[in-house]
Amino acid sequence: MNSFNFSDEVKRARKNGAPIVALESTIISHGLPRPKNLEIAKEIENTVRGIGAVPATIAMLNGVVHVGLEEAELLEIATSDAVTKASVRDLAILAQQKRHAATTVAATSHIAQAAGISIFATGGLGGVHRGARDTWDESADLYTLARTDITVVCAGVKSILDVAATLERIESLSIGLVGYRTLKFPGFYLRESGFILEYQAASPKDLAEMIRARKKLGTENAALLVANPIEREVPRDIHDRVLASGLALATEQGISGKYVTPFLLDYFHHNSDGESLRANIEIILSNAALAAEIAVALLKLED
Ligand code: PSU
Ligand code: MN
Repeated sequence: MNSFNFSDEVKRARKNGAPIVALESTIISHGLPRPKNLEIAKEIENTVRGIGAVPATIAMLNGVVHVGLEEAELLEIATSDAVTKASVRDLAILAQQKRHAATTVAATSHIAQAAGISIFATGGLGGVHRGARDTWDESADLYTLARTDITVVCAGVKSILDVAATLERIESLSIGLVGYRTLKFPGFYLRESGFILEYQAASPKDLAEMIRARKKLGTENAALLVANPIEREVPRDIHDRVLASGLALATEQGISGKYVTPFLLDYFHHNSDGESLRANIEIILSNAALAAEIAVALLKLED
């Protein structure tokens, strides 16, 4: 039905029924600075492999959706200036134009579901931006997660967003939300965003059981978010200072639409004395590991 290109490793995993973890590519192309991004992309994949699952990094190359990237393809996504940021609505247009694109949480979730992959690890989600009452800037991530059967491991959302509004929208859209060993909603760079969660899970097995229960209850049509807090957070003073100046600069420069998030991520990387990069790496590796553990646990339940 879908004309996806599967990497050799993912092809084998599909044939053997091995656990697979989807990974997004926008974090590689637009979320992390070069040249470190390529090294980290490989480390993320190796973390998944180390736990006994198979990584499927998702991206578009020359208009073709790839589920799992060969080494040269990963290199292209990490280094080419021709890589655009694609959400769900962009995919068909970019396919016709035979473009390279990195997929957001929305586009990655959509493709993963179509490829039969049920677990996805990312860093931070998109959400409702500050000032959204005037700008209407709410990430398409939320709308897509509202209608996609996928479990997404993330570190909460960044405080570049309106966290309270994002949590309200997650609720309205019936997207499941559970903390991993915490009842405090994480704030990406920060262990706690200041908002409380209703539920937590104690283990990958508990999460796998929740995923199975979703199927039994017919509530799998919207995503389940697993919020996994950072271990060593960015010092609050650095965080608050960079956040305030970054938001001010984005407003001053009139940055809007899909460019807002990459602009702010880049600003953080250049102005936090390396703290933002360190935190980002820790987060994505930890989320990849947890996603792989959930994928393995899910397969064990089915035995
Ligand atoms: N937030 C982060 N890091 C990221 C992104 C968001 O903390 O890398 C990326 C993800 O790919 C996410 C996308 O899906 O940005 C959301 O973009 P927008 O806000 O334009 O919907
Ligand atoms: Mn937006």
